Amino acid sequence: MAYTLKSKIKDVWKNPVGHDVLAKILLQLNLPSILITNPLVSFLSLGQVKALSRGRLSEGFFESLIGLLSSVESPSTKQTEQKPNETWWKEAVFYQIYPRSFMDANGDGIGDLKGIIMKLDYLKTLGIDAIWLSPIYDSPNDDNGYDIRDYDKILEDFGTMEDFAALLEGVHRRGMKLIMDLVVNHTSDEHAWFQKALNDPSSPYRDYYFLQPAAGNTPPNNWTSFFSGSAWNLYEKQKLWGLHLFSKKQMDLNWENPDLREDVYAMIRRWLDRGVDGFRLDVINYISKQPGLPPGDETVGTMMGYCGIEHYFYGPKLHQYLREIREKAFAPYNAFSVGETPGIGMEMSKQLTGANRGELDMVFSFDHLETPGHTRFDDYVYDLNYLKHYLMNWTKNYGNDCWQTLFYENHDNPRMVSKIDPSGRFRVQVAKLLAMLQLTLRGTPFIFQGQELGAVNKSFKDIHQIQDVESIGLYHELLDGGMDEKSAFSKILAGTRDHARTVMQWNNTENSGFSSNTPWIIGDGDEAYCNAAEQMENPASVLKFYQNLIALRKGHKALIYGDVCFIKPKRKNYFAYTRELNKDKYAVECNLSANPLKRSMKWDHLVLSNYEGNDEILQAYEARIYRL
Ligand code: TEU
Ligand code: CA
Repeated sequence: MAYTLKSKIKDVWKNPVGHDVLAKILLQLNLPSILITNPLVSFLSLGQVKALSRGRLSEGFFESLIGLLSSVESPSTKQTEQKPNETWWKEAVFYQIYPRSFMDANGDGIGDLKGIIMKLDYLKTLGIDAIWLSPIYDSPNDDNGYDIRDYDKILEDFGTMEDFAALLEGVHRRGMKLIMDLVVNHTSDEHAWFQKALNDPSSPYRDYYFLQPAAGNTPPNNWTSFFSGSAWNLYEKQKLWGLHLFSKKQMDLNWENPDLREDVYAMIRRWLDRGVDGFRLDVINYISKQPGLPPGDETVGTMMGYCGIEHYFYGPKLHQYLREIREKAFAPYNAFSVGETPGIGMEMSKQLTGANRGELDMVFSFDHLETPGHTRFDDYVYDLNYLKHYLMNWTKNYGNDCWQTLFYENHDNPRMVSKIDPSGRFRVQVAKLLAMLQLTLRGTPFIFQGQELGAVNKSFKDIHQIQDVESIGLYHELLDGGMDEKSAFSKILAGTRDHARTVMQWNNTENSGFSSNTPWIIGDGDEAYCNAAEQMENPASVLKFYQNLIALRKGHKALIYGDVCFIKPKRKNYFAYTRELNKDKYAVECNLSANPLKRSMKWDHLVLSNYEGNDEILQAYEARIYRL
């Protein structure tokens, strides 16, 4: 179907990209989908919407929307599988390690590979099947390793390639798998490729990046960086502009260049030759940019917070490149792949992961991490009813050809418990409720280090305690925008990624048992209330609750592949569902609020709960699982 300004909103809504783009706009503006699906609006043409917007939505906006709509290869990935086909990564429980903050073995205050080896038995005891390691490659650490200088060298702070081999051997000997972080949307500006590109006009590497001749002081376009400011660096000496969607030291790679792609595939194959089991692919949906790098639409830029995003969040060659990566690197090794795809909704996720698409195995979609109308730096209380409806929508509509990732936390987001219960009054109950949903719904759980202890946000006192390049960039952007220091810091405190990056609380001794030396990032004494050593000994701890749920899930495929049936889905603050497979049936019943709630169901064979007792009232954030 050709899309033009004559195309109706209803046709756009039916298109996978159109659906997700409109859904994203509704989410940002906290508006209901009926606003789009009602007959009045759904029969409007894009041309009429353009006229009604009185120029607020530019020509460029409709051009790129029509371009995106037309880029869809097959309208909707018709579901083929009656049942999801079984495979290890659908049954596994993944655990994400942020190496800098996990365990320090040599007492320099920085986590390292030997430290991770020391804790492999802890992970095995918890029931973990696969570990995702955030980047451990050589890096100047402008963005804590997501700025890679040498893909084939371990960061000195973390250890050596021998340490890595020992870690991998230890993981495999315990029957676990290891996936690496693949950061190939950009490299560090200190990477040899970029240094040659910058300093040698005839270098073939110049076309490995987006380097453009600089005539004056005006950047090639109005694209902005995720870490504040323009997305372009000016290299005065070389009279060049260089594109960087993230920090000034993270230079975007030009995937249009076939030699670059071959070099990347060869690098991936070298890691697979070393025995790794797969990859998490960093901002992988950004690797295909609109040719010519057209200017971003200001209205879209303001709405999404990043100018130009419509020209690279779902680029024209994305599917081609993902199929190539799989064909030339992953498939020969049967390697696993999960893509980090910010801004991608359900319909586009199907296009990227459908079983017969030959692209990624799974993706991380992030639309459940903030409730409608909110961004990460807004100070608000997260309503679990939104999470309920989000999970129900994906579970019902994602199809058997695709498989969800179930996660609340990673190294880029504050702690989920703190979003829901900022006071910490129900810290343990909320942490256990989140575990119940993550380990009994359909999808692959990804637990972020510390989440299994019920970790909460940190009480950073001032901006000098903040390490994260994104937060520091935003803080100065807010001050430049006229905000006072106190208000600017409270914005940062609401959403800084550093909440997730403080050191692991192994015990209640100095430096939380993480290191014999002062850690690279400050803590706030929370280890006195929350640490692994004490929780391992306490049957009522969050850690033991995770351990018991993971064991239950492992022992009963009904909690993995079983059909899901939602009970009383419209009842506010009440979340209940059953899982069933070959007569093996379970039921989960939860109270999503801080106030007692009368039960709706009479299930009685209680298996596990985050409270004692099995009566008619569900206490604050109570979560129970029954055997039927
Ligand atoms: O993050 C990509 C991403 O879009 C965000 O979640 C990001 O953290 C930021 O918050 C933008 O708003 C990935 C990595 O997970 C992140 O740690 C890196 O900083 C980023 O890519 C660049 O490599
Ligand atoms: Ca160390």
